Amino acid sequence: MARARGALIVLEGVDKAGKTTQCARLVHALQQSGRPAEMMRFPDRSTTIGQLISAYLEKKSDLEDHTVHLLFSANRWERVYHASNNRGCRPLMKKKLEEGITLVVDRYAFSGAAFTSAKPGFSLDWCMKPDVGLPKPDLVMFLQLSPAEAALRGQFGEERYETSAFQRAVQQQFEELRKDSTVNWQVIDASQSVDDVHKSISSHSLHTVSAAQSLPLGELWK
Ligand code: 2DT
Repeated sequence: MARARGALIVLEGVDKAGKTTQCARLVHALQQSGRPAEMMRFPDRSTTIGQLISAYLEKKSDLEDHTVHLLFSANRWERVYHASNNRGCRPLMKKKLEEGITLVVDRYAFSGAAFTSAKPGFSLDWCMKPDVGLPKPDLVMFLQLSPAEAALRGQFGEERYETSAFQRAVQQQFEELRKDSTVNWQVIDASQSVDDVHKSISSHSLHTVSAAQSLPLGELWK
């Protein structure tokens, strides 16, 4: 009998909502309960494309806005399948899911669409196109935090996009994306304690991991 597949679980949210901490805690909790799980994050700065993105985010280089948007998307596609001829590289998302590993992903195509469409002159529709057909997450949890609460958690960092005006525009684009009922969105109140946020995320995830076993992996926005 084929092995049950893993679930694809994504955490999204604005800066300071606690995504990275919560991804790590969720992976740990799943592993402790005997469910194979691994964490991934986008952008994945370890690849050649990821290094171009990283230099852009660190303001060490400038890239044209459409171009960088497509690089962010390419950085997801390059993690979906093995490139042919690419000997000895790490098993990628599709293979891991088929092997029964649940992937917990820190940002995905939703950040891609929300951040670029927050720039003047970009429609959400155009921004979503390059990611159509990516593996569809079984669950997308949006860590909700108001700009005022985010500000209480300290200063923004030095990277590109880390200003409160831009983050507010991004938040609005995420609200638009969440209207799409083809995606299993769950909004999590990120103003709760780290433990309470973790409990809520774990309970949604456990349910999803069981349900995904008997469902085929979908294609995003298709
Ligand atoms: P972190 O590495 O701190 O998460 O910041 N971004 C991310 C985009 O503009 N497009 C994308 O497709 C993705 C995945 C969000 C990464 C920054 O890059 C932005 C914040």
